[in-house]
Amino acid sequence: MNFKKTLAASVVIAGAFAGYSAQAQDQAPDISLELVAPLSEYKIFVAENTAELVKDTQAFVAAIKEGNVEEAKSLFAPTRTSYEAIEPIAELFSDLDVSIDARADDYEKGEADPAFTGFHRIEYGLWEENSTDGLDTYADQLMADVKDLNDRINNLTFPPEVVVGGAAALMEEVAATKISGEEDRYSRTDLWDFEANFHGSEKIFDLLTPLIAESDPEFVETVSGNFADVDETLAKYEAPEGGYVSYVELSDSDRNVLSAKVNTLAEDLSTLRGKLGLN
Ligand SMILES: [Cu+2]
Repeated sequence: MNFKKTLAASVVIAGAFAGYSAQAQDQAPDISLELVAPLSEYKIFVAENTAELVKDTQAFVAAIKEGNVEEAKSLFAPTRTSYEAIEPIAELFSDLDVSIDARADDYEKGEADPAFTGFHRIEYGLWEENSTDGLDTYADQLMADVKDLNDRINNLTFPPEVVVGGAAALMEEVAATKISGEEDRYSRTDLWDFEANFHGSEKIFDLLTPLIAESDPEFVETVSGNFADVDETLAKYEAPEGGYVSYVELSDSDRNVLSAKVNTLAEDLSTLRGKLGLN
């Protein structure tokens, strides 16, 4: 570990503490104090992911600018995973979430709408038009947005109820809408996103586990088991070359099985806020 890295980590921790103390007044003192360490650690997880996102987006954008459609296609899904991993807290940067990750249906004119930007606009060009023509401006915008996101993390406050609630809400979103394949509809790389969403929510659960392990060991065991169950289901769709098979390869019954498991997780996690006294 070099000095710069150590310094960065302590700044991150200081930031998390600052955010926490503003929150602390209306919470039971014991649980608030116990939340400081896991939230600081979560903030480091987020910072690592946004740094990775910047790095991966640079390569993705470079491929687009070179007009290398195949290379850009191959980088699309892996570049997105670090963004999808922090999606539980996307409401803390909702303006960037719109420009980075919105879908065509969020716009009046769909794909043709000039306001439609970000990963999915680029995905549309690469897969539906099989071309990088006209994607340069979207690529530049995406690069600027992910850098902006990365720059904001240090000063971002992480309210515990948002972090905990976000993990549950994301699982609900996967079960309710993402399972239909709406997110990566042109590339069919949905399973990469799912994996990153689960992994990002599980990170939050794991960091908070020590706070409830004593009072509710059964709950911890059940939820850990349900995460493992989802992991196992997803593992069936791993591709030999890395990543996941196309989402079209899943049958309706495969999707139903996955959806039911994710729903169970969402229900589990929806009780976590209450268990931590954050309601
Ligand atoms: Cu997303």
